[in-house]
Amino acid sequence: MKFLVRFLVVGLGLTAATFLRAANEPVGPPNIVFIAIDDLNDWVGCLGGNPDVKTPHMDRLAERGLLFTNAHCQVPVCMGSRVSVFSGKLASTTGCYEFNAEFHQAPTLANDLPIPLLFKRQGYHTLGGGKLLHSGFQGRLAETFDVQLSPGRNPTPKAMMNWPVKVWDFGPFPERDEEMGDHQLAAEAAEFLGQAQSKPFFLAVGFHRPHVPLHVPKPWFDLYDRDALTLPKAPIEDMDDIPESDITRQKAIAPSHAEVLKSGKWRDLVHAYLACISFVDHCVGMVADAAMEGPNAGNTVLVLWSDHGFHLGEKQHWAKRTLWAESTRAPLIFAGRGIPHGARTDAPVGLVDLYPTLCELAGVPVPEGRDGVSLRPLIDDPTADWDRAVVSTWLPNNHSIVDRDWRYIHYADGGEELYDHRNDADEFTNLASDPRFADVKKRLASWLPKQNVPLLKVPGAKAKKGE
Ligand SMILES: [Ca+2]
Ligand SMILES: [Ca+2]
Repeated sequence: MKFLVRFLVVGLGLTAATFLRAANEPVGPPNIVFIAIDDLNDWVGCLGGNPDVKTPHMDRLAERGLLFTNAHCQVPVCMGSRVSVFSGKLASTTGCYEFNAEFHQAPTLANDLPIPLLFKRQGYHTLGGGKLLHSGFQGRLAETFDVQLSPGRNPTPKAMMNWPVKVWDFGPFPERDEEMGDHQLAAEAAEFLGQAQSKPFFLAVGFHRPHVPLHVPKPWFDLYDRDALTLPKAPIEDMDDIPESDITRQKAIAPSHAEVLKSGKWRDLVHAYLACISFVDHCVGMVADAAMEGPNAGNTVLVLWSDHGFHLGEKQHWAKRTLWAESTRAPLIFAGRGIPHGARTDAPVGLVDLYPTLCELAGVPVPEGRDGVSLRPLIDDPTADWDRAVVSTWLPNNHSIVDRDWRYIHYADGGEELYDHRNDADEFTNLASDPRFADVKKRLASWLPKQNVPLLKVPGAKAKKGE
């Protein structure tokens, strides 16, 4: 009898909750709009990473939704990060650490489906274009998208404008936004979103800017006063307490900060990166407005993320491939159906969490074996307890662990760094050898991956020179 009463109470409670939800929200699976950005660090107005940057569209999206202010990539380089996002697994589980193996090439992912293909198998109409997986959806993944949108490639000038290596060139080019692949892709996505859709859809777009080369039309450069820009903090003595184990200096591909200083173009590169961010912000606005204000708005979840961050001189470094904040911190915003408005959380989360989160929001069963966890508890209550830490990995056995207050880095050879974000957001002071923080290190080290799959070696997959 006791059981029966309990059953009835729980059952009635559920019915009431379901009824209340049904009265306020559409039923059935939500549409997903999935926006990836390439190499955008925390220089977004709402993230506060740069005092000059102008990103009105991303800021507005954050006001309409939930901003994760402590989100991190799992791999600080394009291909590795994207494999992790699209599989919901860590590099230490798959062996896809950098440009060594694409999703379809990895035997460790032979039984996995990238998120949009998983959704397609659940009845979603899938559309994708631009830079998503680094080398596209090849081999057994070729069926991922029902509709292939534009590749979104941006044009490059015939002759270099300002830098001797093509991939690192920058300057105002081409003349009009409409000539930019990113803009064309945004227009295509906005056109689809402007029409009422009868079948649930998963629309994925990947913008290429602000990835180098830093070319966008002149009006985006003109948004900024070059001579008044604030340059990143890059004191040379910051490197004095970095252990020799730091692998960044052993595997630099981008120009060194010394080279940039010697060229006299530090300020111009910062200016060009800001111009590219404002341009991509405009492309995000085209898609986000169509998704949030168009005929499918009431039943659409939008997620925006960047594959990793970007150094512009901090720690004497350029581009990515480090385990510091400039490389791992990434924008992450959710908006739309069931997402709170104007909310933010500093709970530490990873891009690897997108996979299970989107599954849960869409009622798609989460396939076993994901390393990420669903962010649904934080979507339901951004102040919810969240006793987790985030792992980022740069080449085998080098990991960074971030929680609400700290970053701990553990290199393969045992070298360590520890930063207290409560009073050192720039990660200037390495506290790893301070005995007062031994317990902090121990606690964070407990999050280090137990399994470290060796680097997969697949012929033909490697970084382009200079990238
Ligand atoms: Ca990237
Ligand atoms: Ca330092």
